[in-house]
Amino acid sequence: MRIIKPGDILPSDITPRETYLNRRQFMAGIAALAAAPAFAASAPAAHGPKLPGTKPGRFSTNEARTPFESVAGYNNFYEFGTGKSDPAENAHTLKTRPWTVAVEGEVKRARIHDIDEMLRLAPLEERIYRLRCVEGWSMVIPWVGFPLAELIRRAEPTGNAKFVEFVTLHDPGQMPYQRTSILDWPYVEGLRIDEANHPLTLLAVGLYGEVLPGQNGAPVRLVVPWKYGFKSAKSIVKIRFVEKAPNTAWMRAAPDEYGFFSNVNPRVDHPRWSQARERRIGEFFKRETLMFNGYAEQVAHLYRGMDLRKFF
Ligand SMILES: Nc1nc2c(c(=O)[nH]1)N[C@H]1C(S)=C(S)[C@@H](COP(=O)(O)O)O[C@H]1N2
Ligand SMILES: [Mo]
Repeated sequence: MRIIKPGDILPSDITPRETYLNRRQFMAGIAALAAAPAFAASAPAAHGPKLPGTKPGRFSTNEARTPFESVAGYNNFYEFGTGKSDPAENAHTLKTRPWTVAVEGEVKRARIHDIDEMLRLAPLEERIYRLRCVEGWSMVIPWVGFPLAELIRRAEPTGNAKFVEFVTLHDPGQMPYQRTSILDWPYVEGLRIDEANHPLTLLAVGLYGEVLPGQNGAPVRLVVPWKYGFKSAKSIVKIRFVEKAPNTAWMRAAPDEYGFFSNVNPRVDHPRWSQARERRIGEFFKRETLMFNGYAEQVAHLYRGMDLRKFF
């Protein structure tokens, strides 16, 4: 039986988590606060090496960016624990070299990319995107990467390639919570081929101009900004082109709560909470959640004629 889902650690949890972030900022430098509660044990997230040659790309928002400390210190990566600071504390066991990404399935040019060769596949761009977690918090993150479409074009999908499946590394030696059954491992996500080819969809290798921290999905992860955060699979080792919609990790865990599309939609509530509003990390008052996370102009046409309550 599965007992932990994103929702189980949500609504009641938001205020304490906000308090924690503010408290960490407040306490920076006040190391003598011995009475600090459990959260204070986490060290500030380490910075990675700079990624040279990154050019500004399309679609960036000019909203205030969420500080690096929060982007790298507060997130979900269940392979390293279910708490928001667990990934930052535990992801140091992830080894990102050597690393390969297999591109396979319904393609004419199946191949195994070495990660360093993959970094040179296309020019690296900075894209400042909103990310909205299904739990009700959001961030603004300056990603570094290139459009997934660049990789898809080189793979030459066949006519049977209707969907793309993304598979995270499965190695309990590096990812300790894969020894538990909080999810069916490995973590699997999927996109329809047109969503995968959309110019907003990124393969990200960095953030804030630096190599991705392990906790953010190093060495390569998906970023799909108009969908809930869990669609953006981390630490990817396989990209498979398939005819049928993949059975994703969250659909397997709770099919009535997490659908295949999972587009950010303030009008379709999660069965256990409203999706109408969100808390931008670092802000006190909640914001209205925007249709497709504010990317409707770019992506609404992909869903024309679809009942978004049925295809949630
Ligand atoms: N492999 C894997 N990918 C994952 C997750 C996970 O648990 N495992 N969590 C998802 C969720 S719920 C969110 S909100 C984002 C959060 O991480 P980020 O802030 O680095 O994007 O990663 C997504 N990708
Ligand atoms: Mo999430």
